[in-house]
Amino acid sequence: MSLTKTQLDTYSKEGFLTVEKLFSLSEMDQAIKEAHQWQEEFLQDMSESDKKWYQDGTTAIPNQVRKLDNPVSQRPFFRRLALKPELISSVEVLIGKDVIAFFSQLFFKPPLGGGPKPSHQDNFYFGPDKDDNTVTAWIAFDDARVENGCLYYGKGSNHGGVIKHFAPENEPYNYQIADLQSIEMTAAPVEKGGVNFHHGNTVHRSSNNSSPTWRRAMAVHFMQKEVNLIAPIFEYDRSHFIEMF
Ligand SMILES: O=C(O)CCC(=O)C(=O)O
Repeated sequence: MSLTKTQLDTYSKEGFLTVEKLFSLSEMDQAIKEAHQWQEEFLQDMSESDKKWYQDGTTAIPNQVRKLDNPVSQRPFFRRLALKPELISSVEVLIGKDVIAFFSQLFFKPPLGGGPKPSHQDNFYFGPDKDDNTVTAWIAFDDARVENGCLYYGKGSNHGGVIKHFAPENEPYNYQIADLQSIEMTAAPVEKGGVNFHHGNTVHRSSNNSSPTWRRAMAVHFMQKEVNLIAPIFEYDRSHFIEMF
């Protein structure tokens, strides 16, 4: 399966595209198990004070992190998920052939707590030399709905440049757009096993999880191999770059 011309046109016009059922429900059940197992191993030998630093402060669940970085480069199961041919062929339609997964993130959004992620553009963080040749594939491990904190996108914001971001003093890693002005945000619910693709310049955010159900997901950030990250906000370590060709 690859993308149709209509899907490509939607992505180009709106800056995002939802593709349902790219992964099976059993793949997603396994992904959930692997995510929690990795979290347990990650925290295992950590001091209590370090654990506190990672703890998601919006939930009462002890030892629950908000996110874990680079699952694709560090865990074989997540690498296999990211290498799924149907995913890679879709990514290649969107940004060109020969792609690299250069960063990835596992997001846990626990029930009745998982906090919001403010509006931002991924390309602000990545600083690529070619804005159109990065894309994020956001893989829904659970059904993601408005109530449990699905993504919202600024339709067409992929056509503007990268907007000014700021980070609050107590959250120096949490860059966000100060002034959304006229950008109207549209919810992009997606079922378990579906994928939301978004352009690197597309403004997006997620809300808190006000429901009794989890919202877990993995974002895989791809770039076409000719792209250089010339002005990243944080360092993207090349040892985590995984060539998908
Ligand atoms: O899952 C979230 O809440 C945020 C995801 C995000 O910002 C991204 O995938 O780029």
